[in-house]
Amino acid sequence: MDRTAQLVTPAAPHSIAYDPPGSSHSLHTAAARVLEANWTGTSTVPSRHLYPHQWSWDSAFIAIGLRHLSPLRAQTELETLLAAQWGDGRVPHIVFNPSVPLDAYFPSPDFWRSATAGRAAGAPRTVQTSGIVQPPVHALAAWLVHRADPGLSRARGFLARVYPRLAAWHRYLLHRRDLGGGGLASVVHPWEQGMDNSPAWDLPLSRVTPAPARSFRRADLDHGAAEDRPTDLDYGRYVRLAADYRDGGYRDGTGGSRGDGTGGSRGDGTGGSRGVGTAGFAVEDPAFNALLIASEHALARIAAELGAPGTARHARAERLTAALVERLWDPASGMFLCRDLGAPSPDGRGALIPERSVSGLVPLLLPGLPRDLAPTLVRTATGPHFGLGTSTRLPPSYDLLGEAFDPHRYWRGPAWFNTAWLLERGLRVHAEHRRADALRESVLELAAAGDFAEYVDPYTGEPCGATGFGWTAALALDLLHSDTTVTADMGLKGGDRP
Ligand code: 9WN
Repeated sequence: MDRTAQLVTPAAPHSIAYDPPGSSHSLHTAAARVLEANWTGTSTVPSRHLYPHQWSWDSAFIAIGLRHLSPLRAQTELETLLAAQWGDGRVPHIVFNPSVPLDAYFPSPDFWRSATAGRAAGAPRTVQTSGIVQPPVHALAAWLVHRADPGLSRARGFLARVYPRLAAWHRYLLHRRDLGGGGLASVVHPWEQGMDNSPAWDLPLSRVTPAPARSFRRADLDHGAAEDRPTDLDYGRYVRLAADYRDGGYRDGTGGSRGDGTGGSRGDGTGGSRGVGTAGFAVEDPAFNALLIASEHALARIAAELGAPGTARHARAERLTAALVERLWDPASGMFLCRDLGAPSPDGRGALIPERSVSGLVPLLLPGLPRDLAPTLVRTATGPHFGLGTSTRLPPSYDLLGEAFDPHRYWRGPAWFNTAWLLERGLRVHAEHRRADALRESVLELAAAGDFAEYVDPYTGEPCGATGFGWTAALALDLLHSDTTVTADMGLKGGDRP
């Protein structure tokens, strides 16, 4: 059976029909249309105009929604991305579509030069990619996609094919990116963490000399309003960091622990920065690492499905959770913060960045948090800094009370649907169903009302950025179809229902 035929067939177990104004289509149908319009034949673009290639964490989120329409397409989405994996295990943040003109997006393939500059790191020869990464949502997505249609997945050998690639991806992050030596993965560019323009990066970015504005041409301003996008100065810094990484052959710092989540050279789990220059950018981020941990749990479930014991992976995920708490939990803020490895510090561990970003709430997703952390995170999310369920419609990307807060500027305040989805899932993992239900309702309502906007004003829900945005459609679809009656832990804990 051609499963893509299911694409626009409403199959919602709930009777909610969020009708966009002026349209009689249900949310299901409208979201399916967006995913259809953004489908290239082998993957889905985040946005036809602003982001006309395949993005890594977008594809993972999109696959999670797409599984409700076409499990086959959801599998293909992930397999297309993983086919562009580098020999060293990294999954690039962009896979370029060769039929899209070079000037449609900056930085374009001739900036990254993956096939030449990335040769030593094993960049693929047949496809052009960027050389940085994005958050590892992929194993989680693969597991959820498998569960949508285990029969099809087994018949196609889906998990058996993606498992070695996902394992190599995690190995890369745990071995090559443990720049702090404490077991966590670091990001070396704000684009890697995915919340590009977060005020959390202002301090580490201030040490980076910007590339001159005349040395590059931004394409994002052709489609987005300048006052909502990052400034030219910040763009100059993004370009400098990416160019330096490229010119160094995309080599990673000399870090590299045992890669088992137990920490590195000091052997005491406390770590100490290695290979981090003060002019570079190296940050341990809570959302990036929480997603790695959730994906490690998912990889354990995948291993078990393939007949190998997943116990060691679950145990590693628990050790990583302990490292996350040890290195990034800030009791005074009641949430996780980012660690700036390049900040001067007597113990060489860098310093926590005193900015509250939604990233620091994302670890709520983890089943194995120490006992009182989850209630504390919920209190912080619902308190004055994020206003969840009180002053905001969706959780803002940044502290409502922070000096840099701006409800419209990229990742400096607006609310994105992927972080709302992650928090909705996290609330359910910790049995906060009433709050999860309310958040789910807001996501469904605002996604439909704003024509699947890229992001919204957190207070008013006013749509901003691109419309017809891939993960907004996909994740609204996922919440529309997701089971709200049981503890929806996504099957991440060992021994749970398959
Ligand atoms: C750079 C594609 C991507 C998302 C990121 C979002 C934005 C790119 C940009 O768009 O980043 O990767 O040009 O601003 O910040 O999270 O993956 O949707």
